[in-house]
Amino acid sequence: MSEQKTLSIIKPDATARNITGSINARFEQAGLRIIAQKRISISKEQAEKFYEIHQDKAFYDSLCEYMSSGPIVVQVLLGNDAVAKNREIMGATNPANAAIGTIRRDFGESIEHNAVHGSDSEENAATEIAFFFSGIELVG
Ligand code: IDP
Ligand code: MG
Repeated sequence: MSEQKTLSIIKPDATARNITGSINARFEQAGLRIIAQKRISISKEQAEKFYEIHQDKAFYDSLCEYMSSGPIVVQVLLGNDAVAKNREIMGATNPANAAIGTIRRDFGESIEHNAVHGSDSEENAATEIAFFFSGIELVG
């Protein structure tokens, strides 16, 4: 096991329902440390840039509209195998298919409004962290 960083986003459906603290508790209970965090809102153009790997998907336009529709909390999580650990506690993309006890099962509303984003590889985590944070903002 190696210490890793991963990029997490608490999505607009979750900030709207005032459950950011409940979600953060899941990260901390799993041994992940929140070493950077900020509540921001992004434009549709910024969402399109962040999700550009999905630009050919049918859901891309709706996803980018949604991610720019309200506040998000972007955060960097640090811990052993943080990328995989976060994906595990997030659960499957569709909350209806997510394992019992996962964040998306407990807090997600739909396949699009699924409460959280988490990087899917260490390489993508580095790119995604750099998208939102400068090095001086990461305080481990
Ligand atoms: P992930 O967030 O579990 O990694 P991705 O396939 O990378 O899932 O999709 C990015 C985001 O796009 C999802 O978290 C979800 O918000 C949205 N999304 C994925 N698939 C669909 C879909 O079939 N319909 C609507 N939105 C979707
Ligand atoms: Mg993904």
